[in-house]
Amino acid sequence: MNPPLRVAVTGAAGQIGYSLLFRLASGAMFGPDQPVILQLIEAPIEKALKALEGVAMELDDCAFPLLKGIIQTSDPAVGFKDANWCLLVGAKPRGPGMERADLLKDNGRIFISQGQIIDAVAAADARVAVVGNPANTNCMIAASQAKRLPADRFTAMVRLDQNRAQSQLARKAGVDLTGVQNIFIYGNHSPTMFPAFAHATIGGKPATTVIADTAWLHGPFCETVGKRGAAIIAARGASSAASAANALVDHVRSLVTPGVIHSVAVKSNGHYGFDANVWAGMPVRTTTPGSYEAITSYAMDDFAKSKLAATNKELIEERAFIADLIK
Ligand code: NAX
Repeated sequence: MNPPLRVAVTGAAGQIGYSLLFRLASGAMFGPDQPVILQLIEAPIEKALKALEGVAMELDDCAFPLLKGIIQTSDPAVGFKDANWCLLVGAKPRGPGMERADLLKDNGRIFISQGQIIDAVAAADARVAVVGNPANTNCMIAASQAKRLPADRFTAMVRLDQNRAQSQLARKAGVDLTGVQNIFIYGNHSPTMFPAFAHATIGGKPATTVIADTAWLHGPFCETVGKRGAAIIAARGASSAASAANALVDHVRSLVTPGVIHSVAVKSNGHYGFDANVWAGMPVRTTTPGSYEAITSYAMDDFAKSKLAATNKELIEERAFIADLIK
């Protein structure tokens, strides 16, 4: 058995947390030979901390052989201490009448503080995965505070969007899901993100050959994937939770599995025309566990270029809203 990995999770008593922690402790994220210690961080709110106690009790009651310890805390300096992975799920939700700029600023303050503390106390090999929205910009903010950890340790999740796109293509083509490959998400985790269908394959053939309905690919496909979160809220009365937790399991599992190519929001470095200092979804290839290289060779047609420009514009606007915070 390997020594246990320390995995810090913020928002651990939230709805994504409730779907995530049991899979994490069962080995779905790091594999059946990798023990974990869960370092669960909640907001300093009595109700949230009480709920966290209940979650920890249920984790105990599962008797997971790989779960070697549970820390419950509202102090990020305790929760992130020596963490190998920091899963930043907790964020302030958008309240009624709240402007997007206010949401960005409120969350910006949380992610500035978390970025500083992670940089100060997490393990030397720490990796950070951001789920809390606006995920790309929160990730950029946390990374901006790091002096010790390099920027490529900070990733944001667009895997839920990739999974959604894969599922929609399979359904339209009438094939098994596993027949759909190479569908990657570019840009922001928001309705502006772009699922690049032109590079996808279905049963080994170009998706655009198998699905000849170009109008569907340009219109309803992109819209369905982009607005799926809102459709789920409308249907369920609550935002995606189990599928988001599942996507985070996939995100990290793919990042620790060399050779896998998958969509991750990473520091753009100017690839695909994204501004150099935004975190944008794009395909990456995992090189060694926890490390990756961006795949920058996909050609983009005019339709794709216009989509990339729109999502890049939104990322730049989000950064402008919080620019005064990260000076
Ligand atoms: P919940 O509101 O159920 O849970 C959030 C939890 O975070 C709460 O328990 C809250 O007390 C806690 N929290 C708030 N501030 C905190 C802080 N500073 N430190 C530690 N804990 C803190 O939300 P949930 O449905 O679990 O969603 C969590 C986040 O994921 C939201 O920001 C949501 O928008 C985002 N999502 C991101 C997705 C993605 O693909 N990137 C998809 C799903 C989801 O919408």
